[in-house]
Amino acid sequence: MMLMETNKIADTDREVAELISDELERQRTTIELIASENIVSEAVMAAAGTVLTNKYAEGKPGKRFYNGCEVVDKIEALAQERAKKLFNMPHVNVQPHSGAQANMAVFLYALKPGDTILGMDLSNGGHLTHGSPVNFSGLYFNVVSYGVDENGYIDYDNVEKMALEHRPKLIICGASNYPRIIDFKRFREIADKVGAYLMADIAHIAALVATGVHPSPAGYAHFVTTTTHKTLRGPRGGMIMCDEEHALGIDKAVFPGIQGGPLEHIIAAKAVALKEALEPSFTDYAKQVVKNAKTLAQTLMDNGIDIVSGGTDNHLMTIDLRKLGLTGKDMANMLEKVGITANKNTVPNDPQSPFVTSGIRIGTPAVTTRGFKEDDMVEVGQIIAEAIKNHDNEEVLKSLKERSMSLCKKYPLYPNL
Ligand code: DSN
Repeated sequence: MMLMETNKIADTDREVAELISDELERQRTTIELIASENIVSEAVMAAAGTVLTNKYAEGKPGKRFYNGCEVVDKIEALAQERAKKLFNMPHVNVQPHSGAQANMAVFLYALKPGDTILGMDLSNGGHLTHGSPVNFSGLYFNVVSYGVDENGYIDYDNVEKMALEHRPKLIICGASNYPRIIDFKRFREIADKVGAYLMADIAHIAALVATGVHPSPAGYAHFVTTTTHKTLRGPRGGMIMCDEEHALGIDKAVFPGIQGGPLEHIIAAKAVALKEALEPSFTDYAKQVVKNAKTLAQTLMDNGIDIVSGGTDNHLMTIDLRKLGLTGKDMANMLEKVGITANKNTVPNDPQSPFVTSGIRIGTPAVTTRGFKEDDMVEVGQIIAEAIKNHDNEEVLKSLKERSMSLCKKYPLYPNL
């Protein structure tokens, strides 16, 4: 399919077609450990590349500002119904172009500029849109941030203390780099004590929540936001879920509040991914993601590599390089040489800047989709540990790359393309 599509692109634009082929080859020959990436099915990919891209559909199903929306109405309604069922939430807006847009729409609905928000600090595992000073969330709101304790866990008593002291209008839970279970019930109790809204950003753990592998924020959070492309394994995009009480306000915040026409081709791809996520095999996938992450964390620790919080309950973990005097930047670049893609990331209380960092975040959603099981994760963990210890020995790195390539060959990526 892809080759055919690429040929069609090549008829018009050989340069771009060749670059897309190069990217397919890069993905095929790399062990993808970026915790926020995944590998979509051919069906999801195909849905994203359809005639739906031609259609303007400002508004929502049955209430559009353009004519000719009778087909996209049905597609968007299908996506909504599937998301509601999967996450057990009464209302879903599937239009946000990304997780950041989903969060921005909640802010627009729930807050006024200058209101106080309490979110997780970016360098402790939070997200840019949870109050970073360089993001709209930090520029337009008064931000108070919580972090993790010396063991790498959220200190809920401290969150409560901060909430009582600062009386935020919105409390944000959910993270981009937190390896432990999030206690949504406790967060809601804290929010209720100060009359705050609670927003759960489940972008990273969406598949684990959908399949019961991680507790759900449904019934606790006023607003649940997510991306659709991380563990959920859909196209790049976002969604917002809430109770009926907030449905109209959230929909208005998405359009006309912050977005124009929805991307109906991406919404179709979301619908396909949501159908896949409702299959029993997706629960097996989510369970395997966590089993693989636990095996990887244990292998690294057995090989003398520190992991923030001493392990993981979900799909990701952060290697702490402080003890070894190495930086995340250097080690992420070095891992690329051995055929492993990961990203540098701060560790809690990192002495290095966010551009350098003392950590590497790694996760198992993509390799699990590819077919990796626990035995393979032991091999991946050993490759990473040996690579870190021998980072300046080109001969060793070369032989480690061969071991990575054997794993890539064992699990061919998109063999039919
Ligand atoms: N950039 C995403 C991540 O890698 O976690 C968060 O938006």
